[in-house]
Amino acid sequence: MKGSGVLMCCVVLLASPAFADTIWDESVDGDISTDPLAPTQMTLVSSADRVSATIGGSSTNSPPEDFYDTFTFTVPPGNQVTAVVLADYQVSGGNTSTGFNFYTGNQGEGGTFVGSVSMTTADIGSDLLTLSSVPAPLAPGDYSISMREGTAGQIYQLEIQGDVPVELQSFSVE
Ligand SMILES: [Ca+2]
Repeated sequence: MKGSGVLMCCVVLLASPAFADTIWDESVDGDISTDPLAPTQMTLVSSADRVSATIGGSSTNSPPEDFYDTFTFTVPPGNQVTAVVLADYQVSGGNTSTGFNFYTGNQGEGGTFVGSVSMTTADIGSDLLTLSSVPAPLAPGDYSISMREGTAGQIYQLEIQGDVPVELQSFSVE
């Protein structure tokens, strides 16, 4: 990188078993993809990675409303994901359940549907992989999650749990 003007910096994130990392917060990072064929790419950074989002809207309007929240993530080589826990779920508008759909592979690249569950508030704290009959732990590779909801304003948090280590996070400053 000699003469490139790129300065490499490092940030050390401290690990704690009781601490969950937020890898996507829609209020900060923007709406998760509403297009199942173009899922949002997320990166696992610790043993407890949280996705915090709101969902619900028409599936047929153009542009699409918030009917889908679709994202993909990669389990790194040598690691595994053991559970996708419903950490929080707040319903509104008379709604009682939201669809959780799980795929192996990147759904935008022809991922394969594995299982689904219509989650309710009674499932808070439970593993959605188990409820969806998805075999776990998840081996290294690509996976996708597609949430589906027709009623606006449902709030949920997923926590992707496994043994992905907290590592040095490097980034460049131009
Ligand atoms: Ca959303």
